[in-house]
Amino acid sequence: MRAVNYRSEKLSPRISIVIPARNEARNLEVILPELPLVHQVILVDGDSVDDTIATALRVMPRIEVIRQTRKGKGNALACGFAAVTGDIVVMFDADGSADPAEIPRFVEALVNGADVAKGSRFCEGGGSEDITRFRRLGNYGLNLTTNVLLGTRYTDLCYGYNAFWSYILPRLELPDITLARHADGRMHWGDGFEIETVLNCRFAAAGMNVIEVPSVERLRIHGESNLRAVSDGFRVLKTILAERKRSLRALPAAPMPARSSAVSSPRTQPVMAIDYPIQPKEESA
Ligand SMILES: Nc1nc2c(ncn2[C@@H]2O[C@H](COP(=O)(O)OP(=O)(O)O)[C@@H](O)[C@H]2O)c(=O)[nH]1
Ligand SMILES: [Mg+2]
Repeated sequence: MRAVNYRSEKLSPRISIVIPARNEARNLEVILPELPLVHQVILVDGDSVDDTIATALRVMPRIEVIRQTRKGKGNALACGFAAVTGDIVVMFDADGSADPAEIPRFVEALVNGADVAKGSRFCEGGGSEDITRFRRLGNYGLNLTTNVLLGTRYTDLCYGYNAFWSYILPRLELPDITLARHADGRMHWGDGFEIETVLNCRFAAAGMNVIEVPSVERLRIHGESNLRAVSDGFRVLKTILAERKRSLRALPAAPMPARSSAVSSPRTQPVMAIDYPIQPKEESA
């Protein structure tokens, strides 16, 4: 394990890395030893049928393993966030696509004043070895829609490599992890791959200072993506529309400080908490 100890920094935030994993044993063997030494590493297992949990514990005995309460990557992240004890949360996929060497870049952006350090494959210095042309096009359209409707200047809406200060978590109002699964197998809204969109829309609506950090997405090492481009793309589109409605319905609250380089446009009249408004009729499983 590489000994990058952030405690030796002048500002020494405690870092919690949250890793959602569904059948990622073979990838965890590669990525866990690459992680820097940080305050906390949380693995959120999604009913894996391989030996994801045993492998994680073998490779990194101090890892905290939790099981998610429902299904979907969004629910896994929400469960992981609930277990965070650090100052900074790093969202880190288990498939080998996130480069641990980039973590200091995210931390630096936060320490320098951002509330959120949002990874981007499509800003200068970013890239992807993993994305297909179809997914790139879809991502572009969804990103543009968000920028138009929410007044953001994001370059990458759906990327899973991001970091933020844990103090913002209550303001995100993610779906309650204690709610029971729907009896008919539908996912709760926010539990699926729309989670990155939910987060990015809420960062902006709450007037948070979001800085994009260039990131190069590497190839998934083993296995296949769990994402279904078309149905998950529609889920993201519905999310953007619902989040816009949510931000318009919200009442003013204290603004968070803006910075000129921020890619969200902090509202002069930011947002007060409201109930999660969306109850879609049909959802992809
Ligand atoms: N716990 C959990 N993790 C998941 C779930 N779906 C996806 N993941 C994890 O989320 C990360 C990103 O998922 P991936 O399938 O690679 O999607 P892609 O990166 O969008 O192609 C990987 O670490 C997956 O193992 C899930 O339902 N539960
Ligand atoms: Mg992936």
